[in-house]
Amino acid sequence: MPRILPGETDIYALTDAGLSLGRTLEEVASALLGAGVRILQYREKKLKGRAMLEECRLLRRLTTAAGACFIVDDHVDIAMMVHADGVHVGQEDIPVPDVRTLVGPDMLIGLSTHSPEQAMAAQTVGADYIGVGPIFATQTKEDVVAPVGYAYLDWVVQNMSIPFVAIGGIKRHNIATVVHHGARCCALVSELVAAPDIGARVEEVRKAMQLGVI
Ligand code: 3NM
Repeated sequence: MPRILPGETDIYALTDAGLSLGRTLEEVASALLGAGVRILQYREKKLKGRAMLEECRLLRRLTTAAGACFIVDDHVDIAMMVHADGVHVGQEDIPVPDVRTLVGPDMLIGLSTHSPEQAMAAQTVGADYIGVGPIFATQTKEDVVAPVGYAYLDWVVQNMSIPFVAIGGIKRHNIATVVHHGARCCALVSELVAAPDIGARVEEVRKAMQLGVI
């Protein structure tokens, strides 16, 4: 199973039905995976459980075929039912130790963090990786905290030993700088799923990331 590895530049793509220009989830996911994206998170805030389960079954099939890591946002039950590789939770969601009790030792647990205190706590409770953000302002997430900028990212680079994923307002024009600050794995939503040509956009983002490698 592909893992989120410190040291390798990698794109972590998240779905967002509302930003996908009317394309189906299958079209968007196939374009991302076809372009070589190796980590895909299903992030859906509006659908009911049954419809989400169907969509996650689809994404599990597509990611398995592509050899990609599949992570489900928030919904521990659905992540378990479709045998996702991981589940991602936020600060207000079910605490990591309780998620671990449910999912067992093998499923990855990611936790969104926005401060050094939250990062240290995440490591203590056994998160497998942390989200670090929002680096920049973003319209994609509701009730998001103020951008943490590079200060928090720099702190994580210097102080954390578990893998982390930079997120929030990351675009092809700023990703080289994020990578230059030490982020190897970068999560993007609108920049990828709202692109008219998703495959071409992934390629542009990947090239831009390489420019930032120190
Ligand atoms: N989590 P975009 S920011 C899902 O800071 C999410 O934890 C964030 O979307 C965090 O790439 C965010 O379109 C949205 O800015 C990122």
